[in-house]
Amino acid sequence: AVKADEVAAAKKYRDLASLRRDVEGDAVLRADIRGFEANLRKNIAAGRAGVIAEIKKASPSKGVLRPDFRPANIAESYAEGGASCLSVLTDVNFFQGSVEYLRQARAAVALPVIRKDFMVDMYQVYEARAMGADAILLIVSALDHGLMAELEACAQELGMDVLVEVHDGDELTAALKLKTPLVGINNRNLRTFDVTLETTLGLLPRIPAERLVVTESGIMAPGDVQRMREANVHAFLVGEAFMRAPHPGAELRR
Ligand code: IGP
Repeated sequence: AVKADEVAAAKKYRDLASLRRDVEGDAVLRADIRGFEANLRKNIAAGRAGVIAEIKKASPSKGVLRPDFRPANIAESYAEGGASCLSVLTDVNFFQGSVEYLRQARAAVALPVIRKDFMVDMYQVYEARAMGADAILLIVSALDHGLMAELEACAQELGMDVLVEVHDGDELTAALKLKTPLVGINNRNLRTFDVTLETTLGLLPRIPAERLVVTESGIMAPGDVQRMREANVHAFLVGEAFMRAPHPGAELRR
């Protein structure tokens, strides 16, 4: 019996190793990358806000945001509304997301897409590209620095852009050691769920001009966008306010 167990374990290990190789192969072979940072910068250079419009069915703090959830339709609405990029939640446990939602949304439009998930392993970076993602999110509070730098290097080798997310000054210091110019400031405290735009305004003076600041979470009304743009922040990641609207993309024109 022991022998049989060992054989089964060895087979499982071999299968996982070959799965990993398959996904890495799929990632490397995909030649359809869309410029995530480039699209943000293009809209901003044209004097518009660079909006990363998020597709998320539910959130841990608010529950289901949109019962009638059709990612392809939402993506089309965002594209028509003038979004620069899409963000699609693929996390199943907390956000009721799915890899399929990313595939469906990306297939429906020409916009670049970021895989919104908790990335903790190289495998997920390859998997992101294999499913079509053009960018990944790295959350500083969830990663030690060595791993974070490895995940960044892997993503960039695959041609993807990297959005590094911070919430306080120590995290910002770590983020600025990475190569990526895309620095996301999450206005939501992930422990208390408190949201304040002051988080972005407070960290802003410490960010060198060549980095592109993305203000994330709690952008609920046109006045919030205006306030940020007056502070020279022109890139936005918006989820809830769009997801609760009957026509998500129409909100971009408000
Ligand atoms: C969007 P909001 O408040 O507009 O729905 O927030 C986005 O910032 C939020 O979904 C988010 C997130 C994350 C989700 C920011 N960082 C990390 C999951 C994981």
